[in-house]
Amino acid sequence: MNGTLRLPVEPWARRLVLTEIIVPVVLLVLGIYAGLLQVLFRAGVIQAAEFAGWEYYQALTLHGVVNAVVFTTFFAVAFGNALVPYALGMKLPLRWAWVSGVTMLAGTLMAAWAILAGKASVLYTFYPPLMAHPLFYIGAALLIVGSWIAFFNWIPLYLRWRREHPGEKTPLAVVGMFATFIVWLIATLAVAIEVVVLLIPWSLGWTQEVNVPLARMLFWFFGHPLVYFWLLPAYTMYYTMLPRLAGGKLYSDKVGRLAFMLLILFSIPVGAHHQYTEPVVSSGSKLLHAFLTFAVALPSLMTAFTLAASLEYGARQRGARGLFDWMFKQPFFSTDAWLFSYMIAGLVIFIMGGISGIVNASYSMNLVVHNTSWIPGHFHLTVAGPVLLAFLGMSLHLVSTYAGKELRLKRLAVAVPYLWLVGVFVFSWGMMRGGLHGEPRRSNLGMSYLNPDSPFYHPEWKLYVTVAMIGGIVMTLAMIAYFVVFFATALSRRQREAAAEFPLSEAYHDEPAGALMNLRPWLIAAVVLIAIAYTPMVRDVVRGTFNNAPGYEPHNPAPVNQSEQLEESPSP
Ligand code: HAS
Repeated sequence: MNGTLRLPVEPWARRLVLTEIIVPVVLLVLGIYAGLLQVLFRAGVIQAAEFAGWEYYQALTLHGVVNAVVFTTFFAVAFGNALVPYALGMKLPLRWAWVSGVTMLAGTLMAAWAILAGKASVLYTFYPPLMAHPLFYIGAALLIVGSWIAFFNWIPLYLRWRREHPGEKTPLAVVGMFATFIVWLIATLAVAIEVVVLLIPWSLGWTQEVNVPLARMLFWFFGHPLVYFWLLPAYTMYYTMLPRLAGGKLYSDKVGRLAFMLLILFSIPVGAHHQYTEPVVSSGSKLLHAFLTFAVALPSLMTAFTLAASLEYGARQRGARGLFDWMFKQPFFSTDAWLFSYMIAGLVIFIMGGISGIVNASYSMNLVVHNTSWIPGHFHLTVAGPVLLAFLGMSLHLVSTYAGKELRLKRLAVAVPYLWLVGVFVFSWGMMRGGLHGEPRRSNLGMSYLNPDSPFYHPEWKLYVTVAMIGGIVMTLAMIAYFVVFFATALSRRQREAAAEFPLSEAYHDEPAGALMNLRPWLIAAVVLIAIAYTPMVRDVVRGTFNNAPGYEPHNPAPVNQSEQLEESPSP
């Protein structure tokens, strides 16, 4: 289906999608605030005691879990609940869609309680031996199970569509969302094993110790594809909507399908690139995962060229001449195509995010940047770049169309992504430069690195933490502007019938898709590749772990003088 068609939505489908968008955006207010506290604390502007009553690790957990796990998972489900039926021209089956939504909500409330009560300060990676309250793990498991139910609910719909449309190409938007949830389903199986077999029994006291390297390996089996679970809905928007918003067509439908298939293939067997410094993983496994990490960058490089060609095609239709004119003839500040601003700002940020990812992927360079502040610099250019901006833009679009309301404060809405772009570039520059000078990714000292009492007092980092703080403040201002636009729209009076409406693009090259029409060979190849990449790694971890570890709960150490601190502070 092409074009901006308005399709009526049933009241309970409307309520579901709006709930799944509005609840996480409300939580995002907390997540963003916790982020601001981080930059102020690092720069020494506030002290640990001024952390809104939260401890350092508690606020960092809130920041990571809300922004990177809760908001993204709810968004992906809400977006799929809206887009998949729309692209297939069918109605969403409501019963299981609501079961999914309620399960996710229940899980989120449990995990949120555990974090806010200070009983789950374990960060979004929840690495043992950091131990959380059982409700944190159970809540996380429910969030995941709820998202699976949403996906399983779309499958019968799609199968019916196939029976009714024999030989037709599956809409690219559906391919994108199915790729998202296939990657998610395979990846979450490993974290389900980690949580159900290792962490829940341990946190309930049924087992006393936990195998840390095994838990970490299972986490990264999930953790890397998690980042593509974030990226894929954004790519779905880029391939299926951005070209139309830019006044053109997608350059090649086939490349879009190939990118999605390659991401199914390569997203998972790369987890060891997060564990290059893990002693029990052999260098052979690390080498294999490093090669596969370079392979997973290929679909993104293809995406860069295809989207650039699509933007160029649109601009040339509007009279762009010469080599570079097309770059400037884009509707950057158009209030009619306001969604474009969220997507293009995200893409520009991702150029730097991609380059820094390729730096991380190389073993020798990784040893320089691993566990330094370079890494948050990298991931704010990815998950807080193309992903966050695409999700924020689409959340506004869904609230406006599903609630039947006109977008309010359009000029401010268009300014948000560019303000965010400036903020995130400044922030990431500070973090990455600091990282190259040895600034740690995080630490639990109860004081800033600029505090002369700190055992890690480093005055030469002052420039970098200060620049990062300025970037963080600009990002916060962008988000305040976003919340104003979002809630002004959501709380305004309804002006028209609620409807599903997406600006889907046509493709310039729309030839038959051949082998890309059939998902099965790609799935089989993905499973084989995972087996090849992970069998030796499981063996390494099982053979190389001699002792399990007891649990540990981090707390802010009281600010004491340097020598006492060095003796007493446990290093997480
Ligand atoms: Fe990463 C660590 C490698 C992509 C997120 N990554 C992280 C962590 C996160 C994260 C959260 O190899 C930290 C995890 C933790 O808590 O420890 N990453 C990569 C590589 C890629 C990559 C090779 N990462 C992402 C994406 C993320 C993400 C996407 C979130 C969504 N990453 C690593 C490694 C580590 C890591 C190591 C471990 C580091 C360590 O030691 O701890 C690649 O997929 C990147 C490929 C991307 C490109 C860019 C394509 C550019 C495009 C824009 C085109 C622009 C256009 C606009 C068309 C090649 C598509 C034109 C403009 C006009 C105006 C016309």
